[in-house]
Amino acid sequence: MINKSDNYRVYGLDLSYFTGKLEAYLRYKEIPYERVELTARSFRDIVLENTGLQKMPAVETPDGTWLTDTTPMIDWFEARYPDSSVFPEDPYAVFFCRLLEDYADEWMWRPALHFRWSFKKDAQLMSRRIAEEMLHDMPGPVWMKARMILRRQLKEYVTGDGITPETRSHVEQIYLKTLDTMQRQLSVTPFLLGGRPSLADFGFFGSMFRHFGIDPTPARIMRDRAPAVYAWTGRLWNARASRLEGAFEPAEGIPPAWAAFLKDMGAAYFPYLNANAAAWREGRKRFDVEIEGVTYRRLPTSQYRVWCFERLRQHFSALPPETAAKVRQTLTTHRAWEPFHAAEIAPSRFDPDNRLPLGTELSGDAAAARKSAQRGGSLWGRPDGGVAGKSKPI
Ligand SMILES: N[C@@H](CCC(=O)N[C@@H](CS)C(=O)NCC(=O)O)C(=O)O
Repeated sequence: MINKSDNYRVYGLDLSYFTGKLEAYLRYKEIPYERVELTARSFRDIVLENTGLQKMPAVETPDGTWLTDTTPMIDWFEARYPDSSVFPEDPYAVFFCRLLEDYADEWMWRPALHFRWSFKKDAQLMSRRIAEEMLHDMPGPVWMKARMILRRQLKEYVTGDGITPETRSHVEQIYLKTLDTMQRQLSVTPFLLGGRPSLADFGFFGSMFRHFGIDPTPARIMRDRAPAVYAWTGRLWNARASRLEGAFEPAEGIPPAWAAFLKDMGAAYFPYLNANAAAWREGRKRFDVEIEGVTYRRLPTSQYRVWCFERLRQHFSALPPETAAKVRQTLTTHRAWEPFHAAEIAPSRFDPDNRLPLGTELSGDAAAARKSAQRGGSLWGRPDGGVAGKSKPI
């Protein structure tokens, strides 16, 4: 039951991928919140300090508890506000919603960052916005702060995330193919799983609304190539559970159009996750991987994504045997089963005490963790998580 006096505080930014995902979810569920715009300083002094991670969004609950990471956060909110669940009843469909959420969160990230920072017009606009909004409390002229932002984002998320002349077209294709698949589904149903928003919608919303839908270059592509996706971004932002009468469709199973997502997971996303997990196991900070004939070089090893993979497999293991057999059959049909289950993965140690989404207040050596986060250590893992084998357990 929603208590209207519950007021959550969402620390994030109007142009942030994951802040957009969470806001759309809270708006749909009609869970009252206010957005607190972050500055570079509050990101470090408030968010990192209270959650142990320098990631947005972070949520402060009405009783002062801190939450981090939108994936476990949505589970946390669903447990407290079960009406109009974003999970269908069919456990088979729930599993695929979880797969799609993860794929959308993590596999759309590289193209979203590429389109924002590799194109001059987009990069100028967004670096200026960040300089004016997030860095407004920092001294110095806006143009200088914008230049600093642009340099940092290019280094971290473009050149530092494997985007080169060789991989560029492959990265762009990820966006284009996703638009085509979503366009097919959203031309026939208002949301990805029929008449109500599911977890899969919120997963894709982050990139589609707060990046591809507003950055000039990908937004133009979206309007021209996938108008149903463009319309869906507005529809989902405006969706309120109390006003919606639609149902999940099909009542059991998943829409045929989702096959294209599953094929892409088998051909591209799971091979990437396996290579990342292998690099983690071997304690390498960077790794190369060939995906669909294209070689990505020196990708940063992400502790967080090992954790995501671990969790997806845990969800699979928790399915009732009949459902698990059906899921396995579907993944096999789309050549996604082997890459999903075959390789052994070393424990991620990202959330060893199963605390998430509860944040961990920094104590003791907070200053060191903070410094390491500022050096970019928080981007692909825990600020103090290091690389497998070389780090102290957390
Ligand atoms: N898995 C996290 C990801 C959060 C995340 O990466 N947020 C981005 C902004 S959209 C961020 O905080 N990036 C930090 C940075 O670029 O320094 C979630 O679902 O909340």
